[in-house]
Amino acid sequence: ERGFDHTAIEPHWQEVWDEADVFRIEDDATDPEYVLAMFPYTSGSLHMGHVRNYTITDAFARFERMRGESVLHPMGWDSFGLPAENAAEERDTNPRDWTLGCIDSMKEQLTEMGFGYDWEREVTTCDPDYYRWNQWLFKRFDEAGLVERQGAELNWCPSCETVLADEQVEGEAELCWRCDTPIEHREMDQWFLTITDYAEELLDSLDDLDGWPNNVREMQRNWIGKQEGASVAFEVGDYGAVDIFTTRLDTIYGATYFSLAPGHPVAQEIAEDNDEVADYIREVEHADEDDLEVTSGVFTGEYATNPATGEEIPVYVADYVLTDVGTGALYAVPAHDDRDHEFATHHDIPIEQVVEPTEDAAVDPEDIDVQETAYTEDGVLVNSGEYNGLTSEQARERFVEVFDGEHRTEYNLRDWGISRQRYWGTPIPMIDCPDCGYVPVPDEDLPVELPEFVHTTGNPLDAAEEWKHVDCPDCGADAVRETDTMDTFVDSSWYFLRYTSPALDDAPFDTERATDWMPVDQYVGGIEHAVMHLLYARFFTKVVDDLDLLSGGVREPFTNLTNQGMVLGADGNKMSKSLGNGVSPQRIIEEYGADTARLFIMEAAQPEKEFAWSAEGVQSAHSFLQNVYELTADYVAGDVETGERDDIAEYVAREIDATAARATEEYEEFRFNHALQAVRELVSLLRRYEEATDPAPETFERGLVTVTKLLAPVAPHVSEEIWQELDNDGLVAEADWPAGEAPEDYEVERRLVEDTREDVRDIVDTVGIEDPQRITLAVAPDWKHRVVDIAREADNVVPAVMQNEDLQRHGEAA
Ligand code: ANZ
Ligand code: ZN
Repeated sequence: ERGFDHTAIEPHWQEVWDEADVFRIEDDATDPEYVLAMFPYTSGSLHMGHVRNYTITDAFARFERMRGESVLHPMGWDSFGLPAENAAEERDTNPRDWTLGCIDSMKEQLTEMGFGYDWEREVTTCDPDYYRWNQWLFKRFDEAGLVERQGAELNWCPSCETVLADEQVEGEAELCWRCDTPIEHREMDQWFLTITDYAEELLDSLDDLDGWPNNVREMQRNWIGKQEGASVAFEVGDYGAVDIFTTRLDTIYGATYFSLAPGHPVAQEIAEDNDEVADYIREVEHADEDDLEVTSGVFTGEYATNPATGEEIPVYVADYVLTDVGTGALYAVPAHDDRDHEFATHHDIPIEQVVEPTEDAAVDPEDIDVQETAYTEDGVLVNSGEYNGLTSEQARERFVEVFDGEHRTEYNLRDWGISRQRYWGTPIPMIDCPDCGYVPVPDEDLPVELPEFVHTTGNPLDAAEEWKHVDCPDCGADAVRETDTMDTFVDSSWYFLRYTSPALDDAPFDTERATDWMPVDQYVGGIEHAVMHLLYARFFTKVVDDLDLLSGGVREPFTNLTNQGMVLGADGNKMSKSLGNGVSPQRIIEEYGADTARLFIMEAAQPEKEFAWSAEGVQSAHSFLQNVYELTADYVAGDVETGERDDIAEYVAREIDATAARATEEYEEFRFNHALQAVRELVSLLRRYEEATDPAPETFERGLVTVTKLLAPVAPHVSEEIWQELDNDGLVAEADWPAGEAPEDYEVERRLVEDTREDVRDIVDTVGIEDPQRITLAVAPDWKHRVVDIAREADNVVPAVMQNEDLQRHGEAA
């Protein structure tokens, strides 16, 4: 019994690839195929989701390499963030040592999976050689006017006197993770990148990203949330004109109250003489936003004048009106807005209908009762004075003029708050001087390196006295460093650029090379990054291009995007520790080998689809690989009798080419499971070929070689082993992809087969003979080469045909 031992061959070939620099890409390569997986967070070990993600990119990279492309397939580490700090805390170590340890073991696992990366391009975000460029870029953003300090709400523990990350706030009661004190919400100044400056372009260019899944584009559209509306002024008590923002100016006649956000300047002003309002504002400031009902709000005693009706409507301060959305003020139309309806019902405010369905709408106007529920669709105006009968759309246009308003576009997208009050991140390169205010750290003083980690209740950087106190770079006064670090999403917003020139020490990346190598051709990762990471990466790409760090033309980082589906446990649930249904990649590698794991994962489903782990699936992948190996080993050992059978060889030869052609197409389309199905079919044909007759050696061997090449991207180790068995030169990883052109007449042949099948059926019906092969031969001897096709198409009985001793005799007789 011939077989292969994965524990021996896998490490062997990994070493050979490494020594032969198979996966290295030279700096002078032009326009390589850039294949990228989202880099892993350094948690300590790979899970099945990683394995699937990286198998997909590795297989595709190997495929492209065999097709003669230069391939850039790098790997790195998303290695800053709170989990490292927590782990360091638990294990009494420091975040750096813990993280570096994680990197070591994860790198080993990646290598054991046979993933081929250009490790010379490894990028580690917690390395000062990397994060100094975060700081450098931050400064360039600042110079370009893309950095702002704005107030933002933070979690504050009054007992530890520190800001807490959301993850450090526990339970509904919102207790500090360390001391169990209820936390407070405090408004503090933070660093922001003004991504909103790019809202319009980020939205518009989504239309052109046709290599992206529609759902991701839609999620980004919603996140950016463009709203076209208008602003109109209302006189509020003695406080003067207050602008509102509305997308439904058509409903202005139905406004029955007016509402200010708690943070609106006029609300604050009212609060100065109104204790009830002041109490309310204080209360909502300390409450968690999610806990507040839509109905939360307080009447101010003031009235606003509706410019449409001249009516006085009561002014409320309500938490559902957000301070930093629109103008922070709105007129409310309970008849046509759900939130307003709920609020009005609760506070006993009148509800007045001003829009009803058009005649051709699906709803009958008679069926609408706005006292019960808001009618939120567009329609035709009623109760709107001289404007009754206008459509909502017409009214919106008209009213902007009539009520002296302005067209106004709003976005849901907020500026990106990047300040984190934690240690394990990129120090924000700013110095707070009592005289000059915030002064950037001069470029020549970058990187601002993290000081030694200390265990404290708060932000370790606040406790780093020596590190913290510096002279102001401008005036020399005693000053303090900014102790906030950057959101780790900054790290991942440009790492794909750094891979193009990872060791460069005078710029974040080489302009010319990055411009040539970007964008990433294939980007693969989880759907959980559909919005933030992908949006920030798009933002950074546009900014660095505008800063001339790219030399033009690259406005989007990722041409094609694939979100791999989930790997479920055998029970169909998401693999998780708590469910105990996880399968450790390590165990599978040990038991069956990386090739088996890779093959199983790739055969199980298309990349985007989820699939459940299955022991039988793993077993099947494993025996298939053994099977291919044995077939080769038998052949090489001379156990396969070879002879000459032109007729069948011709058929087999055509199948080989057709399989290569089909597999190539499927690989290109990321339909790896279909490609592998084709390979499996070819292997069974070869097996039958060998069992049924003495195969022609050239054809048989070409079949084996083709199978090996087609399998090599997915099951690279055993493919090298077979390649070597077959006495080929070099490595299959570097071999040429099979030309795989389907014979020119292949499609025609396929159609002929179809027709022939029909003919054969007719004959069978007429003559009453049961054996279609014989009939074909008897009826149409010149179709001899198509016999096998016909049999296969008709009844899938190729082996039967081949074993049929009569076949030859009939053939000769004919
Ligand atoms: C009057 C009105 C009448 C509105 C109506 C809607 C329906 P969407 O819902 O996405 O279209 N709005 C304005 N500023 C706000 C703020 N600071 N906080 C919360 N809500 C605010 O969002 C636009 C609508 O959100 C605006 O149009 C406004 O209510 C509300 F039948 O104005 B509308
Ligand atoms: Zn100063």
